[in-house]
Amino acid sequence: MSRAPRSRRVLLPAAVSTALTAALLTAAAPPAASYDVVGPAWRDPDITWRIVEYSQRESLRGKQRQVERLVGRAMNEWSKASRKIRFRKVGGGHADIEIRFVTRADRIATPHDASFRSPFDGPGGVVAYAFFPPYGDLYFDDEENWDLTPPARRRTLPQASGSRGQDLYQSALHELGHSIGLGHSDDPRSVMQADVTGRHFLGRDDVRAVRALYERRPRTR
Ligand SMILES: [Ca+2]
Ligand SMILES: [Ca+2]
Ligand SMILES: [Ca+2]
Ligand SMILES: [Zn+2]
Repeated sequence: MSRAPRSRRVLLPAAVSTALTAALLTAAAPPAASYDVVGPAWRDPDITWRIVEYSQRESLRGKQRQVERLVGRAMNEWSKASRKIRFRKVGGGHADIEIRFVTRADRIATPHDASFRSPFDGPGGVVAYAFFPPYGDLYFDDEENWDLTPPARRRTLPQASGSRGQDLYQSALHELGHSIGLGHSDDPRSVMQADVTGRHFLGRDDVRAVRALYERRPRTR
């Protein structure tokens, strides 16, 4: 799950003394691993996906291919981090990662947890949600104004602009991290931060996380 900027973490109050700030900053220095692997990993590295329920929004009408391309490119980023992960789009039937655009009013089908309620909340706040393996399904809040800007070419943060909507590519990149078993990271360069960041490239912490989950253990089958 990722949240829109309006729910960013609270900053240090200005009154905090410099000494205390320094101590806090030291304590907050990223440790060797900031990532959180929740797992489990997909046992079958051939991970299939498809968009099961497409957006109802007028602004996304006729753009399903474009949305699929963006999601596919986000998947490629994770595949580049580990060759043990491959994503394959299927045209119908079962898919490991089923993608749906839903609103707070829609039911989210969770056969594994009957008590689960929709995490969505209208525009802003929670913008997308994904389940860990072996479910992996990914939901986009269809009340967001999704922006289909393609991934940035350079490793700089895309320009923040109040007029732009929610960055679908960035959101997909983050949620797919959950879909393959990663939790949130405190590393400031990670795409797995809980808050929406605008980062279009995996950080070193993200690559370490995915390798820890998929490459550092004996294959059981
Ligand atoms: Ca599979
Ligand atoms: Ca929302
Ligand atoms: Ca699934
Ligand atoms: Zn998240």
